[in-house]
Amino acid sequence: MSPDATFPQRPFPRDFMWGTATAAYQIEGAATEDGRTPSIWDTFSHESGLVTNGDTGDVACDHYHRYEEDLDLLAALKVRAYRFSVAWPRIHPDVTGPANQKGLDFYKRLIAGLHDRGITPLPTMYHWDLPQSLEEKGGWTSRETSYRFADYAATVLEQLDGVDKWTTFNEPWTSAWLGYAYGIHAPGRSDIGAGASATHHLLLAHGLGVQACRDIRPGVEIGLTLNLGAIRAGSNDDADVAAAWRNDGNLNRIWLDPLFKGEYPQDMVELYAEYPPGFSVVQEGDLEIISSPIDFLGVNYYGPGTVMGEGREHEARMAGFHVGPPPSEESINHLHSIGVGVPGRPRTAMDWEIDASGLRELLERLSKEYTQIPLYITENGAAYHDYVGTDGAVRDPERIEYIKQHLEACLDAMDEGVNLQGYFIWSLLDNFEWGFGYSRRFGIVWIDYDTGRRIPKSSYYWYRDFINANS
Ligand code: IFM
Repeated sequence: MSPDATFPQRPFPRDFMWGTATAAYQIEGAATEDGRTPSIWDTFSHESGLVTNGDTGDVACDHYHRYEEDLDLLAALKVRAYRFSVAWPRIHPDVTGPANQKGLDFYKRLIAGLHDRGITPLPTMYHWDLPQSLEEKGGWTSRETSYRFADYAATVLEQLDGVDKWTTFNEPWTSAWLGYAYGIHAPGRSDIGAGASATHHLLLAHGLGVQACRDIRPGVEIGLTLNLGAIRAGSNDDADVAAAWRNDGNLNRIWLDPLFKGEYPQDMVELYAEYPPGFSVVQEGDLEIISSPIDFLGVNYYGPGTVMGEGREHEARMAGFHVGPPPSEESINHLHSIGVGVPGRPRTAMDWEIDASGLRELLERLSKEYTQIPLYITENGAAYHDYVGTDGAVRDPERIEYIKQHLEACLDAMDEGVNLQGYFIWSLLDNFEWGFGYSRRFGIVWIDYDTGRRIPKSSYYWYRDFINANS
């Protein structure tokens, strides 16, 4: 191991849940096999022209056929848990018709394979692959989709035995805002009002899903995963502080307040009243459903954000910040702010700033302002332009450093009393990075997309040794 590849000096609790994470459309491939029907991501990747190199998830990592090999990689890594997602279009190809046995069988094999290796499954019911047929009826802008999700949640809970911990959704923010408001993710709609109504229907679907699952198996643990962040104002100027608060509202409070306080933040309700239908879709009793108690919260954290008020590019430059080009779509700037870059701060291949102190800040805020239920870092990781060296090895010291810094931040937060119980690296495998196709690699295992060959990177071995030293 290289000298910079040391471990955090403080130990984690021995029962801490170490894991890695993936998602169905990003790794499975087999897009038309065993009764699977198209999802919005099949349509978007084939038709929108908005995915780098025209990449699609048709084959991806071919995990559908190679899952045994991937399970062996997990076993050799000695993780306690594996987070993956179930593809709705494999389970309910006709949405309202009977469940597809072949689709269920794939996940049954996967779950059995995890149990055989002593690994706890942590499946997510929805990681962005909405059946295309539901999108044609309005997708997440339609309340009906929330009820269909509850039916699907009941099916997977009933059918996939041996899972004690489920998450309903992964990053509903991304589905609602990148998919319905900004048009850069499936289904590619650019309508701020649709972003707000999708927000509500995703939350409603989560609440209905939780209730359906509790009725079927009262003992099961259910949570959801949010992508949350630390949003900072570029200065103390009122305009910048207000811009940071609006961005915090859209990314953090619009999810956390209804889930944990049973209400939408008033400033967000007022903001989206200007964008019909906005929150006019909320019906009596919805917030009680949405705030149904959950057993844990998954947190996906990648980096912090700094914003200033709209039109303050000059002040931002004077303060030494990097200022990007203005948003090309008027609608993107409904938060009336500009994103600025902190000079000198390292960035990943996604151009995301690295600052682990944001993770500590976020965890402490969650614990103080929202909830004491167990928290899990369900995703944390970094993309780099990895390559196979002449000796056949893939060395990724920057990723190791990134993970190490974020683990230190977890320890700092735990020292402050945060009830953090697990950490999952995004991702086990290089995979289909949505709008970036295969051009960004997040894995601790390299994928050769021509042959399907897997090569564990140096971060994989580092994580294995780290887990060994901490369990
Ligand atoms: O690849 C995604 C994942 O699907 C959801 N969270 C963020 C990751 C990196 O962009």
